[in-house]
This record gives sequence, C-alpha cells and structure tokens, in this order.
Amino acid sequence: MLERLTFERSVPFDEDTSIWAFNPFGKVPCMMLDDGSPLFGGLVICEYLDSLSTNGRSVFPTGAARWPALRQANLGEGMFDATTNMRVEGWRKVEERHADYMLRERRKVINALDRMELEAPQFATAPFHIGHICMAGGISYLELRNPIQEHDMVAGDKTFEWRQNRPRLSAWYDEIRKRRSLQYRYEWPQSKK
Ligand SMILES: N[C@@H](CCC(=O)N[C@@H](CS)C(=O)NCC(=O)O)C(=O)O
Repeated sequence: MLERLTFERSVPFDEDTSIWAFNPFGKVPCMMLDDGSPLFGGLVICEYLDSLSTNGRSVFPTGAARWPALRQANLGEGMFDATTNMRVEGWRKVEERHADYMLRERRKVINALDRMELEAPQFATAPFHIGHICMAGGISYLELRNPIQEHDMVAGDKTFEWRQNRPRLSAWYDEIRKRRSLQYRYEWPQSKK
C-alpha cells in the first residue's frame, strides 16, 4: 500500500505553507487522489485507504461493533484536536492568551483520557480497528507535546502524565504500540527538511 503513496511535506503553520491550496481548513493530512481531487479529514483518508484493502479485511467494523469503534475513533481524534488547540493558543505571549479557552481544551483532553480508561476493558480485546488507530495517535501526540505539563495551569500539571491513574489504558497502549504499523515512521528525504 505504502508504495502507492507519494508523501509531500507541508508544515501547516509556516507562513508559506502550501496546504491551503489543497485543504480549505489548512490542515494536514490532505490526500490528493489520481484524478486531482483532495480528501481531507484524517478519518476520511483512513476510510479511503481502507477501501483499497485487497485481503477482505477492514479496520471499520460492521454491525454492533461499528459504533463503539467509531466513538473511540472520535475520542482519539477529539483529544488530538484539543491537544493541538491548547498548544497553538500557548504559542501566544502569556498576556495575550485566552486562559479560559486553554482550560476548556485541557478539560477535553483529560475527559477523553478518562473515557478511554473507562472503555479500555472493552476495546483492549476487540480486533484492531479505526478506534485503536485514532486513540493511539491521540495519545502519542499528547505524549510528544504535552501542553498540559508545558503550560502548568492547574495545580499538579507540572508533573502531568496521562498514564497516572489510568492503568488499563496505559497497559493497552504499551501493547498496541508494538504493532508494526504503529512503529512505522516515514523518513523525509534530507532535502525536504
Ligand atoms: N482531526 C484533524 C486533525 C488534523 C490536524 O488538526 N492537523 C494539525 C496538525 S498540527 C493541523 O494541520 N493544524 C492546522 C490548523 O489547525 O490550522 C483532521 O483529521 O483533519
């Protein structure tokens, strides 16, 4: 599958980013199809790639399993979005930041983690699906950026760690991240950096 894709780097917050030409929301990822039409929205891109599956398997379950999987996909995606929003607002000078907005995004991150911890016994044993992909993506981004720790807005945030008091989510994440697909890192050619 990967050999059928060409990757192009676009940094959405760069002044001269090319992303606006492809995605009206100015966000990565955006996928250009062979007919020149764009697909934007990570989940839509995932569904398209899934539709190319040649082994009859899909990460979008059907039947009763579909709804928890999609809910968990939204949990992961929503947490990613809230993490990004908190981080981007934090780029302003302290006196120009909207602290109430950042606290609201912070709350979404914590709530999403709590909800994942609650649902972990169920999703930990489910066959690999889109919810797992989005939750692992959301957690890995939070781990990478950790705006809650960086901005230290509430007592205890200085040492904020998403794993604290979330043993089931933590154990699930340690297992799922061993998958080859989640280990994969695209290496940008040197010239594009
Ligand atoms: N849920 C979003 C995630 C994409 C996203 O938020 N990407 C960030 C990466 S930092 C971005 O491009 N942000 C630019 C912006 O928010 O304007 C989607 O699927 O499109």
